[in-house]
Amino acid sequence: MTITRYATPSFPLRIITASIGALALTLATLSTAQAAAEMPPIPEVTGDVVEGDGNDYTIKFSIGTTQSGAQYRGLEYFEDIVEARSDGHIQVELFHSAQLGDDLQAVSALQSGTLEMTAPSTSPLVNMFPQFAVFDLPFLFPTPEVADEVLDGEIGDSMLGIASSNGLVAIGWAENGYRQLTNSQAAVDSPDDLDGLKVRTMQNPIHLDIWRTLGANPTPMSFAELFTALEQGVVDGQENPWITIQSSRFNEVQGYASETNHVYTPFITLVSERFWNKLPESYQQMLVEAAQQMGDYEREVSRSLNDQIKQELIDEGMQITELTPEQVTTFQESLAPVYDNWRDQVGGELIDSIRATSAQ
Ligand code: EAX
Repeated sequence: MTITRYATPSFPLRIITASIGALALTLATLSTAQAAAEMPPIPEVTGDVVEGDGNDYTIKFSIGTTQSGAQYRGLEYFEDIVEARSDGHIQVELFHSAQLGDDLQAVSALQSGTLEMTAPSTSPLVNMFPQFAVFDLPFLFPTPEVADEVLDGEIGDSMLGIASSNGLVAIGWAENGYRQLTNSQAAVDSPDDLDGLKVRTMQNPIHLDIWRTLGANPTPMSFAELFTALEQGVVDGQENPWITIQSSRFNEVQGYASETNHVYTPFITLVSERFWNKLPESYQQMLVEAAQQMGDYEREVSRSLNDQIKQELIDEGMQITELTPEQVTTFQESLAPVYDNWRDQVGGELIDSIRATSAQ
């Protein structure tokens, strides 16, 4: 199913008046009111119309998460920006819920040029970009602000550079967020409770190591297969941020959750290099700006919804265990061997410089 927003049919930005802007804002707010009452409204488009080369382009932009998540909301803003600032010469079509493939499939579609854009979690891409492994280390990012400083600073920029290869152009960051454990069996507040629990992980060796080290029985699996695997009891649990847990309805098949915050996962915004090379430089620059604005807004949405969604999950009957600082420390200490196993491969200096950012 193709989901395209028709709310802003290639409106010429130059003639937007304040009143039309206000109306658009109201409509945007109303149209999403049912999906998520408290989402911050999609901002108005700012920036001039950009002169292109006279050609028209279409961007199919596919993501793994659902239409009710923060990520899709960010994509709607991206669509507004790009269509307005290209004066309708670039049309953006949005695809959610892995309709055009899961994270890895979408990335290979970019490489072959059959899809223009996607924004996967960094974790399934570590085989291609080993440097991304730093985002898989447990408890490395103590606050979202530290994550922002790293992603929006030198380290993040250099990683965008690294990921601009293999047929891909990396143009920005957004967030999936802090991951929380859910399961169908019992409340979990210590590694002892995980003994033998079948936990789905992303396709990533450090995540496997984390759950093995904690005593669970992890299985790597694509996100697209996860709901069915949970529903059928192929796995007992999984871990994802609250917003992804709710928007994917995992709480319908998982009675328990623990607020572990064990890993912070970014989304990386990727463009097919084949498509990129067809665009005039002015459009390339505009896409980078739009990705930046999308990333800022998506993070705002994700963070503003976190507590609200946690409460909604509780109201819907999920038993959520909040960990005491001592319980968090027990998880952290249990996971020390993961750092021993991966420090050299990930890069000790990189880990230390992120820790230094956190200490400031
Ligand atoms: O696109 O696989 C996962 O658990 C992630 O949340 C997925 O990358 C979302």
